[in-house]
Amino acid sequence: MRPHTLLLGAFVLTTEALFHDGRQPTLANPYSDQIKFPLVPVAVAVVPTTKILVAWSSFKNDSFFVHGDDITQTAFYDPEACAVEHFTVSHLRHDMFCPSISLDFQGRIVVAGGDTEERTSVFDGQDWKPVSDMHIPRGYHSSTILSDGRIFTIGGSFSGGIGGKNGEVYDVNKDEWTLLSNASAETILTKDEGGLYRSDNHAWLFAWSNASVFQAGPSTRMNWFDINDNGTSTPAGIRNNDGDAMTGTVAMYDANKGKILSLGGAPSYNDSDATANAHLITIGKPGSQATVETLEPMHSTRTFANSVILPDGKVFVVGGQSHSVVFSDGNSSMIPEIWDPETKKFTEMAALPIPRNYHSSAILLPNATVFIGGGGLCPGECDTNHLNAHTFFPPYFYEADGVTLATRPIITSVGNSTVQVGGTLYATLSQPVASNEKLTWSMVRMGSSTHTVNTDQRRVYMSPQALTPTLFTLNLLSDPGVMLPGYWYLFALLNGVPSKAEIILVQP
Ligand SMILES: *[C@@H]1O[C@H](CO)[C@@H](O)[C@H](O)[C@H]1NC(C)=O
Ligand SMILES: *[C@@H]1O[C@H](CO)[C@@H](O)[C@H](O)[C@H]1NC(C)=O
Ligand SMILES: *[C@@H]1O[C@H](CO)[C@@H](O)[C@H](O)[C@H]1NC(C)=O
Ligand SMILES: *[C@@H]1O[C@H](CO)[C@@H](O)[C@H](O)[C@H]1NC(C)=O
Ligand SMILES: *[C@@H]1O[C@H](CO)[C@@H](O)[C@H](O)[C@H]1NC(C)=O
Ligand SMILES: *[C@@H]1O[C@H](CO)[C@@H](O)[C@H](O)[C@H]1NC(C)=O
Ligand SMILES: *[C@@H]1O[C@H](CO)[C@@H](O)[C@H](O)[C@H]1NC(C)=O
Ligand SMILES: *[C@@H]1O[C@H](CO)[C@@H](O)[C@H](O)[C@H]1NC(C)=O
Ligand SMILES: [Cu+2]
Repeated sequence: MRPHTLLLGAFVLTTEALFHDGRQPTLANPYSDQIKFPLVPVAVAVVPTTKILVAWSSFKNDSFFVHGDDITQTAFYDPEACAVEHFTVSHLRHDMFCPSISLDFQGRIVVAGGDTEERTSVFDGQDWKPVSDMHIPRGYHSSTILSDGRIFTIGGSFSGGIGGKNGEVYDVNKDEWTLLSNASAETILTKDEGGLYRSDNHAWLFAWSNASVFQAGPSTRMNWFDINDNGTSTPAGIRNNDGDAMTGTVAMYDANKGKILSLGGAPSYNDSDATANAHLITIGKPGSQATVETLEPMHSTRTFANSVILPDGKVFVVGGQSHSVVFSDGNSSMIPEIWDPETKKFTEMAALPIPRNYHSSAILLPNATVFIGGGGLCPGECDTNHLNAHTFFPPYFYEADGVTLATRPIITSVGNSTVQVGGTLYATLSQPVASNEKLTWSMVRMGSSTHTVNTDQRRVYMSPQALTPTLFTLNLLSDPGVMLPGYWYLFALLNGVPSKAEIILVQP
């Protein structure tokens, strides 16, 4: 399964258990032992076909400089085997540090720009492959898959020159980037004190119906992009009293209803006070004004945090600083929180074992646990390099005592692990559901994480229909702008306790 042939210096770095002493996670100590990495896991994605996490840093394991070598240090982490392998990827001529990432309809991980600013590379589950360069070189842009399978990107003045980082769109089948000269990057700018170098960074992009894109931030102004012809944009309103929220984090935790949670961020990228702001953005028809509700804020102010949508629709927000300083662990927000869409309130979790700030990552694993890693990756020597990760076990794993592990439902089979948008899944549970138990089903699109951005993750829920006490049919939503094709996790939740995920390929 490993791409040995294309890589230099492949070796297994470590093999260890999540818990050396055999302890179990508890609500009071929900973190695994430290998982050591040979590099800072700045960017991560779960490979749909192998369930292995691919992580990468820069051309070096723990530092970078702009225009270093066009190679990337990567690692594969197998959560089941607790094994980490290290590779140097050189044949792409691509240093994939600070890129955009999107998972396409076939589950391929499409990585564009970064330190090698125009390059695009694809991980197809087996190997990394070079594809066509972008027209505009970029770093700190973001990208999103669209409902028609193309990938849209905009912004990114951090690399490849400052300004003019208008949109372009990648056709994965033709391997062709097309400029959208009228999808202007001016539309997304914040008023960052660092100027244009920072103000078009990390756009909060969401694919929606009819190949549209909703941009929820970090600029306080929100916009729609239509990518037909040379592109157009339409204002969609502002996020109420939220100012520019650079390196804040967003999550479409309820795609059925077009609901997006936005959290934290700061007016400027660096040397800027973070907010604890939380907003609920609801989108409808492309081009229409978004509805914005100002929520009760988080307990902690944070910027450079990551958000992870959990199978139950709650949103886990982890890491970040109350005052942003890149490559620093000063003013770290050590207490992660979970937002509950039912109560619209945040609950604090146990403190992190290690700060996770600039250049950290977090992502949902197939076990319904959360990978939290990285931070640092400085231009030279520094003491904020975190060549490690932890696994977080959310509260749904415990009984009310916070100690006893809850019994998880088991999906024994899925009628067809390939299903069409609008199609039907048949899923079987190991045991009948008692009349006093509550069974729900959800799907979370498999994602990627770097620099606070994960445009791939989103969650939908389905109403089950019981054919027998253990066999259920699940009807998927029929809009490919909502039920984006590609790989999704399928979870059964019994009284709120999630199963392990079955991996489902949703086809257009
Ligand atoms: C990265 O770290 C590995 C060991 O973990 C080492 O063998 C390799 O030389 C390092 N590579 C670079 C470019 O620093
Ligand atoms: C999966 O979650 C269970 C808790 O339900 C835990 O005991 C187990 O260690 C986890 N496995 C992995 C590989 O994370
Ligand atoms: C989809 O978008 C195109 C281009 O903006 C527009 O002409 C068309 O009417 C839209 N279709 C629907 C169903 O909204
Ligand atoms: C798109 O832009 C190019 C050059 O900027 C122009 O030649 C072309 O006519 C435009 N196409 C449309 C459909 O507006
Ligand atoms: C360019 O975009 C603007 C707004 O984004 C729109 O009003 C205008 O019609 C577009 N022009 C073309 C030629 O598509
Ligand atoms: C970020 O801000 C800190 C504090 O003012 C400053 O020391 C540092 O040079 C800044 N870094 C960058 C890359 O702007
Ligand atoms: C912590 O934040 C305060 C502003 O809230 C700032 O003045 C101070 O420099 C920060 N400390 C570090 C170590 O970044
Ligand atoms: C499963 O999905 C594949 C691909 O869509 C299809 O060809 C096949 O007929 C399906 N099988 C069943 C049993 O529905
Ligand atoms: Cu970076």
